[in-house]
Amino acid sequence: MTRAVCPGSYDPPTNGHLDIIERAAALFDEVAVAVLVNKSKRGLFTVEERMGLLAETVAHLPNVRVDSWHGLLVEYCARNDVQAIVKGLRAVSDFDYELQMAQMNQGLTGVETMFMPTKPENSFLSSSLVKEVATYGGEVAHLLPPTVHKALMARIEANRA
Ligand code: COD
Repeated sequence: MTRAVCPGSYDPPTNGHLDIIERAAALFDEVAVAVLVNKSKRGLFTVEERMGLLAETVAHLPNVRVDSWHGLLVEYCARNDVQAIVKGLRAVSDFDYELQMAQMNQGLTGVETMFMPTKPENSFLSSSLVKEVATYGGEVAHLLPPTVHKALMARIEANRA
């Protein structure tokens, strides 16, 4: 049984995340999508809300499950018998940081990281940019799974009130 994890903040999940998860699901027997909890970072969505959005987003993928984790990613991998961390790469700016993390994680427990090139249409796409554009009234529906778009617009509206 081959197991991979797609870790992230997912605040909120985007089409870029979904593409990487779908491609990982085609390569591994099981894929865990893990929302990593960062206590020092207050998200727009709670960890539970992000998990709910992810669960709806990956409902069509039978070998994918949604999880959360507080602590080191390598610890999550060890506890869940995960052999590979799958990350998407958008640009050279991603590569510097992702390479450091991959090397650190490999050195800590031997767990490997696999990088998948993003699709060109998602290469500019990040959760933070989507939130910023949507907050100032820009159109982001084409960048997000429909349920995520609905939740994002509702949250922005609620925060305005
Ligand atoms: N196209 C393709 N891939 C994308 C796109 C896109 N448009 N957007 C995001 N991705 C991929 C990237 O691979 C990214 O790594 C992943 O999705 C998640 O993205 P985000 O932005 O939701 O999450 P990050 O980058 O904030 O997640 C960082 C982690 C939480 C994975 C990292 O900080 C971590 O592992 N933390 C746990 C603590 C730990 O172990 N620290 C030591 C690390 S050495």
